[in-house]
Amino acid sequence: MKKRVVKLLGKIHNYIMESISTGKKLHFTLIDPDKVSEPDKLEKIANLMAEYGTDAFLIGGSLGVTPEEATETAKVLKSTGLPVIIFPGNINCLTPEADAVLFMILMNSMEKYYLIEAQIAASIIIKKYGLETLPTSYIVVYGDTAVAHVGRVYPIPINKPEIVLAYALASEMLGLKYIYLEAGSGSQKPVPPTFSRIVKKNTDLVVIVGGGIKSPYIAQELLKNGADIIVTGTIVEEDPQKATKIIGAIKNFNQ
Ligand code: 1GP
Repeated sequence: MKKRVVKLLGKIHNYIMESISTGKKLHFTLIDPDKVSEPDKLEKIANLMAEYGTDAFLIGGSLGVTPEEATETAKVLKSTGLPVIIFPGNINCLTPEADAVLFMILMNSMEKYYLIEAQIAASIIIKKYGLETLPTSYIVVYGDTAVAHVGRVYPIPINKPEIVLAYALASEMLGLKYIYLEAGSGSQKPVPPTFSRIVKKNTDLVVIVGGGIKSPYIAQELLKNGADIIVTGTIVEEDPQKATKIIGAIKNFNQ
């Protein structure tokens, strides 16, 4: 195999850190290629989110994403000029058309596949594709979502933020830079703000929060409680105008 340099923490990481380090909060728009597959609809959504100030696009889904769909989606999203980051449900979500990949460990999975095997399966492909890797600790809070089922997740008791802190500290000690606190796509409840707060207070990890964020109020509560980056997916697909209001709330928070 030809030697290629691993792009750990490069251009996209710098783009994120330049904002985060000044206290600015970011919004990422998640697109699941299995759910938004018509190019016209995708282009419309992408342009709308970019116009309202989303800071990057994530591509991913727990089930049913083909590599071709991931590639086509990345091409459309890239035309906005914003960073495109893979948020992989599995290695089928990888595409060379993206800029970076959240290189994740599903910390509270009971399955070794999600702890280390998927990463091994993906590593050479990522290197060949030349994708930048963003080392990320992924914690799925609730047990009743698609990601929890597919990822064989051991849920976190919501009145025990100290358990999340233990995961976060271990992540930092392992050298990971990002933590993604996940309620699960379409979750009825968002991540408890106590979880983001305890992580922010006790670590230097970049705190990404997603799942079930359906209103500006929820987004702002999470931002007040330590979230650096808010991710919305379902609301973008179901009610793009409402999603723009969430972006607006994040932008206002920055002022
Ligand atoms: C899912 O955190 C993301 O992985 C976004 O969740 O679809 O509920 O916005 P929603």
